[in-house]
Amino acid sequence: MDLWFTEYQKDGFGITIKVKESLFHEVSEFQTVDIIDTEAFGRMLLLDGLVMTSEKDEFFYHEMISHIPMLSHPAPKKVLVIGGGDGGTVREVLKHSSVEKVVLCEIDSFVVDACRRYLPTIAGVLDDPRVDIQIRDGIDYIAEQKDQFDIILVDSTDPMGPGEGLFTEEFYKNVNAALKQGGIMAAQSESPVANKREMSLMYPLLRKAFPIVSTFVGPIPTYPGGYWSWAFCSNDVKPLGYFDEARANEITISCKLYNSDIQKAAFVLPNFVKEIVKEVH
Ligand code: SPD
Repeated sequence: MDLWFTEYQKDGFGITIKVKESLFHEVSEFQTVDIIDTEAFGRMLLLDGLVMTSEKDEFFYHEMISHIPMLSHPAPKKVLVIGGGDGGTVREVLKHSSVEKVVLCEIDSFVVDACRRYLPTIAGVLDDPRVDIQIRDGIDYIAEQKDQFDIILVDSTDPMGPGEGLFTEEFYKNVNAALKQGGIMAAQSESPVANKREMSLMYPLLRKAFPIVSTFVGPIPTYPGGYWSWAFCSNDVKPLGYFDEARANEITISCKLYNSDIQKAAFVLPNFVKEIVKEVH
C-alpha cells in the first residue's frame, strides 16, 4: 500500500509527498522529530509534522539565508546560527574563508542527533572545529550576548511551539545588541503566499528593533506556497550597500542556487510582498 505524507498548510491546501520509509520518530521535550525517506525529495526532516528540510531541495533555503547576508559583510569572522540544528546553514557559512567561529544554538538535541545520523550531507559539517554547538534556548542565549557577532542567522521553525519566542520585539532587540558594528541579522520570515498574517505581524516588530529592515525572497519547493522570504536587518548596512563580488564568485562554484545575480535579484519584491511587509519605495 502506498504511504503518503501531507503537510496541511493554509487556505485548504498542502504538500503531499510519497514516503518510502520512516527512518526515525521520537518525541522530544519540545516537539516530534521525524526523518522520512521519500521518492521525490530524498530524506526529509519534519518537526511537529512540518517540513524543515530535504536532501534534494535544502539548498534553496540554506544558500539564501546564509550567503545573502554573509556577502553583505566585508569579512564575517564570528557567526551565530539560532535554530538550524540540521546543520545546513552552518555548512554554507563555513564556505566563507573569513569565518573563524560559528556558534550553533539549537534548543533540541534530538534534532542535531537525528540529522547527524540520517542527513550526513546536511549535518556533516557539525564536527568542524570552528563549530561550537550550544544546546540551549536561543532566547536565553542571545540575552547574554553583547557586541559579539558579525552575522546572526535566525534559522527558526515557524512562529508556534518552540520557535514562537524567536518572533518577538524583545528577541530582535537582543539580537541587535549581540551584533558588532556593521553586523547583519537574517531571519527566515515565512511564506508570502501561505503565511501573510505571520509576515505582517513580524515586520513591524523587526522595525522596532532595527533601523534598516528589508526583505529578500526565493523559491522553496517543499515549503508552504513554494515561495519563501527572509528578513535582512542591520543598524548600518543597507541591502546591496556593500557586496563582496569576488568572494561571491568563489562561493558560487560550490552552490546550486546562489550567484551574484541572485544577490541583486533577491531584494526585488513583487507588489503583493511589498504590501505584506509594508516596504516603502
Ligand atoms: N515552514 C518551515 C519553516 C522552517 C524554516 N527553518 C527550517 C530549518 C532548515 N535549516
